[in-house]
Amino acid sequence: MDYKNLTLEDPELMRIIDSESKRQAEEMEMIASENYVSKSVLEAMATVLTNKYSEGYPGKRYYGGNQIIDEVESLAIERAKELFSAEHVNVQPLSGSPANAAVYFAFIKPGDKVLGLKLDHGGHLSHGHPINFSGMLYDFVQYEVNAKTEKIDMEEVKKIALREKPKMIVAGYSAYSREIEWEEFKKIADEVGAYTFADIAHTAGLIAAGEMNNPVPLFDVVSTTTHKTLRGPRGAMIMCKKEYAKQVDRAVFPGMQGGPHDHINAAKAVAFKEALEDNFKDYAKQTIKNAKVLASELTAKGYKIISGGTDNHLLVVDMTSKNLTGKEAETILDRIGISVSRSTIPNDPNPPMNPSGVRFGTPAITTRGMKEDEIKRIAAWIDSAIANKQKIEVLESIRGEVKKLCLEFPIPDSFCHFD
Ligand code: DSN
Repeated sequence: MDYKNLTLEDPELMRIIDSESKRQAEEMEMIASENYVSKSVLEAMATVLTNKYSEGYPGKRYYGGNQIIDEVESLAIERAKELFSAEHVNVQPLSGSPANAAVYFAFIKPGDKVLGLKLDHGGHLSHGHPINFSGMLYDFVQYEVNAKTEKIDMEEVKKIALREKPKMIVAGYSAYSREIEWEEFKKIADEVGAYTFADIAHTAGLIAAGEMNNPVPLFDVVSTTTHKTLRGPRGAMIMCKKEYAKQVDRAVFPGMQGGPHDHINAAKAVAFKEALEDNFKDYAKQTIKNAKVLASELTAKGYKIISGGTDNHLLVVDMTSKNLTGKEAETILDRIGISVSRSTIPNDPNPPMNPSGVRFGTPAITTRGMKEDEIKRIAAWIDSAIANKQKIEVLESIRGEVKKLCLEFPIPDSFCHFD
């Protein structure tokens, strides 16, 4: 895209966007929830579809002139169904938290009991944190990872479920690096008569590619964002069994939202098409391989990885193993041009704004084409930056190396305005 109109009409904004484009080109993105969309996804977002209002669903709209919008939304739905073997899909949720709100709204009532993983153990805010709508409206009981293994302990989940008899059990997390035992969750939920809800926002791309187990055919309802490992536009969707289609659709509209963002739904359709292609499987496989190599390289350098490793695209590192907080480590890595996000660790003694861990992710650097050799260099730079955190010249020199590698592995097919 040449952005020639924006450049002419709003040079002030164009300059800011250019700076971000340059930053993304020259720096390394290791935030586990971020990725780079293809040019086709970006182009679909920048279309006249943004001009339309289309409350309702294909064939049942509350505004005229929606015959073509129906085609867009139906295409996105059909591709998502194929990708995840889903019986029913609603592609309208605007993002992850609104999607989760719609799921609760569809299945349970305020005050009902729900089981969700605690935030500092890897869960998401919308899985019952007291300062989030979920924790305020519903009676969440929070399970934790096992203190020793730092993995989900299914015996413990079962014990809590039998004791608490929740109406719904939530699995699928934001900062958890292990495969999830979906079948076990389903068995427990069936035993206590609870709905099963999976939030696969982080791993959706890995699941779609067949590299991780898919809860969609098993669970009652599954939500996901579309912009993380799935590499689509910012947004979300809900997948569910046919029998729940009506209540899920009603919860999204008119329950939670007004008009869908049709230009974003078009971009979702493009991303789903891309994820159905064979090379997306290679991408997902390499993303996991890269995360595993990063975990073993950092372990060899004395870093403590939560749960001892990873099965997916992310790892949480306990930075107290290097006498740092997560925020301090995030700031040091920012100085060498590597973006990461601070993260709580299980039973974190520190507060969420300055927690003990850092979460690393490989989805974005894998999109750039980086593989094991590059990951080994990155791990060495991370370690050297941490060890030399006071030495500005060392940090500057590593920053130069990071930039050089990024330019050797440009963001493919990207919107990169800066050349
Ligand atoms: N912000 C997302 C993440 O980083 O995991 C979750 O909402």
